[in-house]
Amino acid sequence: MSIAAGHPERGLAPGVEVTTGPLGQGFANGVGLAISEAWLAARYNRPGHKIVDHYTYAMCGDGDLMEGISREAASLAGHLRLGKLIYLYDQNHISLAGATEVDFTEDVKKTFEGHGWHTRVVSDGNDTEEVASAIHEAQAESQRPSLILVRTHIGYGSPHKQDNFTAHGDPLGEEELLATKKALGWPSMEKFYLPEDSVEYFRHAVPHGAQMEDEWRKKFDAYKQAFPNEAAEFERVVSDQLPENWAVDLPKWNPTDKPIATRAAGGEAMNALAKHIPNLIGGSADLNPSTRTALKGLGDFQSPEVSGPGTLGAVGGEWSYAGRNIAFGVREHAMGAAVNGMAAHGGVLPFSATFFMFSDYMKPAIRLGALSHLKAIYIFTHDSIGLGEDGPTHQPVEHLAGLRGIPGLTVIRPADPNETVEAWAFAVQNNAPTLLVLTRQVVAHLDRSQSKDPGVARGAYVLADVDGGSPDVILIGTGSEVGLCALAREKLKGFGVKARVVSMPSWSLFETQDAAYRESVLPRSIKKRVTVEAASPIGWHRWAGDEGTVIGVERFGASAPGQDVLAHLGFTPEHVVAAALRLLGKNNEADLEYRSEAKLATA
Ligand SMILES: Cc1ncc(C[n+]2csc(CCOP(=O)(O)OP(=O)(O)O)c2C)c(N)n1
Repeated sequence: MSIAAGHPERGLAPGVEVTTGPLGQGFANGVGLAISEAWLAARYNRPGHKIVDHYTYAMCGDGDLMEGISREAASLAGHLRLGKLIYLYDQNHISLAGATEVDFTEDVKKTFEGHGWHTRVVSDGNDTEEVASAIHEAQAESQRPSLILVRTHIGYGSPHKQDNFTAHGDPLGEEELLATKKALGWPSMEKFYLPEDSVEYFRHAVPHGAQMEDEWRKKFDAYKQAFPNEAAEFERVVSDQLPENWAVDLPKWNPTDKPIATRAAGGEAMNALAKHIPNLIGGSADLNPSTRTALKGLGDFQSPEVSGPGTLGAVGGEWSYAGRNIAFGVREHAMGAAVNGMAAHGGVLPFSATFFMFSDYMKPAIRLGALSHLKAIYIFTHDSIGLGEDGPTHQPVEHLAGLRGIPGLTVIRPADPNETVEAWAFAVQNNAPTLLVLTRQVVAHLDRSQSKDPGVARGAYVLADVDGGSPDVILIGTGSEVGLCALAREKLKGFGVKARVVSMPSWSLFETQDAAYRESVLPRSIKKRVTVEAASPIGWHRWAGDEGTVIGVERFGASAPGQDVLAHLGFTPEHVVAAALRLLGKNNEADLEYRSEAKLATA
């Protein structure tokens, strides 16, 4: 196993700032890095004290620019006028399987100009002075991101492989390597030989870097003297610490409170957190009214040169790079990767938001966020068939199963508003990505007065138990289906059946609990279990066990009011009760219960 893998990973070897691999992700990560820089600079710099001030450089190839994600990201960066973003495009006209004449003949310069970028062509990538001059020109451009189109030759110097796609992935081979070295007039035929003047040139970076760091520290000391409060906050955010009072305003609801959707609870939770966590910033893909993820009054992250406060759709507050709401636009792919870039930069705690179905458009970024251990929060609302009228195109089915399979990603589907607050509290403390799955429809506030367990942070807990002895059956639910399990438990009492209800907002968190806790929630001896989740049953058999029943969704949804769709696909207390009764051999009662359900569904 090698830490210097073909596609290097963040955190394994020094100097790797983001993990890419799927082409185009890195391009969009760069936009996130530049967003973080712009935001931190706007929040913390003071006249005469520029403590945040860096360019973001990236290199990209034809493959990156063919991918749609890079165009979303380029369009976003152009709109945001991220002038300190500088990309060098390795334009060698060759990709993995051929020349770009077969599949990529657009005028990249013009398309990027259309995206609002400054461009410059360097006709010979070996002309280092020309490249340097292009970079200086890009640095001087403060209003537009820059794309420097650098003409290069893949396999440069190789007599038989230069400008050929075989140079992309195949090793040159001993013979061709020697021929290349000869053709280039290389000073030695020794393997891994580096010319001394090149080594010397690159080593300059070491003292130069040390000197720059030294200068920055002096700058920061002066800043700290002049602005102690800002400096303290800056030190806290870059070291990824929460302020002591971060949780004081988190809302809490009582079982008798008016039911609300978990998306609404999420909006309240994040606004309460944002009051005290100054670097919680992010936005949605043109869905603020639906995802409820606006940070009210906390400003719009925008260039002051573009439009202004009062623009339709502005969240409100200041309109500048210090704004904490980012309008990602309908660009889910780029949003996911930009949020990862923001997290990789550090200093900010970023979030994204869209409908759960569109996690499909963000999946590669979410996977890379998990692979890179990035502290990002991906919020998804409209989490099941329960969203109703939009119908099957918008109703997630298999998404939970797929996302739960991503190692290192914590997926939380809270059951009610209080669980949603706990999920948010977990997310801001988690040093890895967290994915929140929230309802569009209102859900009741669960009565947790009987529960002695700590809730969401442990992944699953006993919400309501039997009055004495051990349960006949365990009903396990997530999200909006936990309320259903609670209703079923009450009805089962009428059949003399003792049921425990387990709320299981996060499989992965539950899996990391100690064996004794897991046993206390799901005792191995209780094999009659019904799991209820309005999503694909994939994976649930693990929790249901050999003698359990899994109630899930094995088809695309349907368009109707949410409660009707849920009832139509079997998400009624009667259906859960019937499933439990069958497990206990009470088939006649189950049949009766089914009939009452049929009546209900057709009523
Ligand atoms: C999303 C994605 N699709 C496919 C690949 C496989 N792949 C790796 S490199 C490459 C071509 C890249 O071409 P280019 O950027 O021009 O690189 P060059 O050939 O110049 O090195 C492909 C298709 C990938 N890494 N990511």
